[in-house]
Amino acid sequence: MNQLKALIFDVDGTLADTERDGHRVAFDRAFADAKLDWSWGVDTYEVLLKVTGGKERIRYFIDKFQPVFNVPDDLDGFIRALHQSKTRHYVELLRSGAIPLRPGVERLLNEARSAGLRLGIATTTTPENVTTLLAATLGPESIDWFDVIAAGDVVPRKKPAPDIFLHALSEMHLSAAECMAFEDSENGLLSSMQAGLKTIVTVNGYTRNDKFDGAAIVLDQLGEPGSAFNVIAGNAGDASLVDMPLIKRLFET
Ligand code: XBP
Ligand code: MG
Repeated sequence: MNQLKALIFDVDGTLADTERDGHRVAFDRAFADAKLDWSWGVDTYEVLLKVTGGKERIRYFIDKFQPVFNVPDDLDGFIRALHQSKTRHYVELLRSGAIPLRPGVERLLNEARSAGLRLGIATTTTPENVTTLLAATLGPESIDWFDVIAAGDVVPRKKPAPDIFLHALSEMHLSAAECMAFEDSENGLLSSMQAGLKTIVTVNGYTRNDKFDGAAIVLDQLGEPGSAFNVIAGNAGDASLVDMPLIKRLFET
């Protein structure tokens, strides 16, 4: 039986509920700055979220929802500039404290560190978004808690491809059999499972209807003392929050 050595976390929707009140708002502010009469409402964004990656999501929106848009000759450059503006707005939102961590995240990170487990991140989002979120919610020193922050365009293919998790594993010099992953979405779970990782899923408002076949367990949150999680799929035994004993039990199952 392999020994559990590390936990690898997704960011958006897992460490924090960033999409509806963070990324979506930042996209809209970038569109306004660019004098584009585009606006991604909460429901529209749920459809667009099926495409991982902000730049990819803008391109998909233009292809599917903007048939009359006068596409610039340098569409890649146009999308890159729009996305850079979006990232500036998103980082500003994070720094304003608008996006807290999800329940149980800070507790679990500290428990894992106390238990001597290593930590990694494997996310589709832009690296600056990760370090800003960590600094704004846990303090700048928390960035060093993670052996690797694998993010964004560091890999050629985005989730559901396994690339970003495989990259994190290789950077940590670990095999998937020595780690547990944490995800929130179907695309994320497909990515971590294709990388060979057992995965704990915590759903959110945008992913509650996703399919999570093969997950070690599916919960509505990690849970806190006095605020138990709800099990959506899988067996938590008598646990009421995700802690080391539950993670080890799921890892060995
Ligand atoms: C979710 C994503 C990201 C964000 C937007 O990432 O698909 O693209 O929605 O971030 P995760 P960017 O893997 O953490 O769930 O605009 O920086 O791409
Ligand atoms: Mg996610």
